[in-house]
Amino acid sequence: MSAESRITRAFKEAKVLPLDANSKYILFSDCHRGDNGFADDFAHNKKVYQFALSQYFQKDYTYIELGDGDELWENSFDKIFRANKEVFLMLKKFHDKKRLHFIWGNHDMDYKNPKNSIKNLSSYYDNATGEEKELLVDASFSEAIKLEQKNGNSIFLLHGHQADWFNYVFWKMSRFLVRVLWRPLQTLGIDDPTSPAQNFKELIKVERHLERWIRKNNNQITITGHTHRPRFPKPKELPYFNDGSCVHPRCITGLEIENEQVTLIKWHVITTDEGTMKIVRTVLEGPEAIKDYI
Ligand SMILES: [Mn+2]
Repeated sequence: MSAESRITRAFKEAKVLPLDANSKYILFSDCHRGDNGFADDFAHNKKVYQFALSQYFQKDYTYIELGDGDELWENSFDKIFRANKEVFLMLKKFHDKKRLHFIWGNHDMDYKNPKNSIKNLSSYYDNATGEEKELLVDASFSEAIKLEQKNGNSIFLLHGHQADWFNYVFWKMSRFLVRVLWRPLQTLGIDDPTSPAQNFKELIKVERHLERWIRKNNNQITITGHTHRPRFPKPKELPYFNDGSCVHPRCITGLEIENEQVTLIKWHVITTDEGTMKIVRTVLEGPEAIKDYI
């Protein structure tokens, strides 16, 4: 199956969520939540991410995670949960209000099979009370989502590894290489060569596939993650957006959809004149009206 047909199939089978003047969505991806060890690129952004989510929760946003949330190639889920318990309890708040939707990527492709998401996410063991407690019961996972307006226009969301044949077809092989070869090397600063985020030629190839699909499909507005490179086109340019990642060295990036507008933002730490540190939100691009991309 070609990249094009994989993306088309994901588009046709996408779960549909409403998009109107009242919709508020925050999109993050590529958290690669890990075990707090040397190879865990998310650990240094965890507090920033958790704070950002708490702000969106208070403001009634729905959180959509565009894949590679849990770093299941490198870690057992038990270790991920132990290192990120507060983050999962934050996700549970969204889930309990039915405002949480996951899309699976290549690093959490195990969640394509509901057996795995149920096993990992439906409950956790609470050390304090010695009881099994509910976590994300019936967590919603899909390959793609369409945010659809009443008139039928939509924003298409997917992880983006559908355009990356090696990581889609041979994801188990990639996982094996990462587990056995690159995880030990990563602690020495050597990056995983199967990741488009570390390989500029691959990154360009993945983006080209997606661009071609968008052009062939009537300039369908599309948002992915996977490459870790944020993209925010100008109105009338090819409407291909990327929310970036939550493992940038000094920030997390994401896309907000509110008031029928889209905005690229980052959350990061600044130092004030008094010497205190503060987590802040900075607008990188936009807001731009969604209708200007249709
Ligand atoms: Mn990915």
